[in-house]
Amino acid sequence: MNADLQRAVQWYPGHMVRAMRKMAEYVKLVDLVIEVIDARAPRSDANPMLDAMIGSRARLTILNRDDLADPQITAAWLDDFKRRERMVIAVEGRQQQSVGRILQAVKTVANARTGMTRAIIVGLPNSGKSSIINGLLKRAAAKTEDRAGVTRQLQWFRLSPTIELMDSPGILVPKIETPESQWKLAMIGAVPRERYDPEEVSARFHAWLLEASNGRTNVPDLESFARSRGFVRRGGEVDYHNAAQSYVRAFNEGAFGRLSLERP
Ligand SMILES: Nc1nc2c(ncn2[C@@H]2O[C@H](COP(=O)(O)OP(=O)(O)OP(=O)(O)O)[C@@H](O)[C@H]2O)c(=O)[nH]1
Ligand SMILES: [Mg+2]
Repeated sequence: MNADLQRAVQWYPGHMVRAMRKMAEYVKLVDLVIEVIDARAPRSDANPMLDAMIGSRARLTILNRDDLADPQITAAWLDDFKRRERMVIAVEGRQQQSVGRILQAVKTVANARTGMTRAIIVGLPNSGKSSIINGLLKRAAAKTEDRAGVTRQLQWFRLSPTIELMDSPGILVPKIETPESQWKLAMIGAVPRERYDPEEVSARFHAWLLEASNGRTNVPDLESFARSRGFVRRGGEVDYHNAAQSYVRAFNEGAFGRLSLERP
């Protein structure tokens, strides 16, 4: 899979290159940068290039998909961010009420001269940026979908007379640092589906889970998942490829329970 994911990264789509450049420009113009990260992998899903771009600008981190992450581990991440004096909130991006909690934090960051808050929402592909915009606007204004690379352009949304939010396309970092991060990003949906081998990703995930839980996990491996879900061809041969796609989907639908892949 390394080769596949390496290719994923060399395949660095034009819209992401343009978006990265534009994002760097817009980050300079706004009062607040809101970074949306998947709560299940806050290390791998963060953009390391953001620190340099943001400089001293106000920054709010959103740990999204709280519903899928292990609550104890998310609590530990929240403490960790706060210890580093970072504004942070964990939310469930599809729930208006949950997303509404972001508003208070946004309101605390107003431009002293204009009284306005202009914020840009950034993050890796599929982290839930557009869902969060919709939750704040209370309507489906931004397009969302269960795959990486849905939003293609930067777009402003007016939330109130004093608050404007900019949605941005998810951007993969040009080079995913470690093999660990590679399978994790694929598993949480940040890497476009056609860019990784789901069999290898699910195998690595399960091997990691066995080790992390000292062998005490109820999450099936690909083989037993495939058999229990009927991914078996005539003659009894297991259809690993389709089973693996379904396995990754099951993980993201919460079928394996609330599971975090990284601890602080
Ligand atoms: N389970 C769960 N799903 C979520 C949550 N937030 C968003 N989603 C789903 O995740 C998928 C991606 O959401 P988007 O809002 O399109 O993500 P995005 O960051 O805008 O993606 P790009 O524009 O491709 O970068 C959608 O299917 C959402 O319904 C959440 O908190 N929990
Ligand atoms: Mg989007």
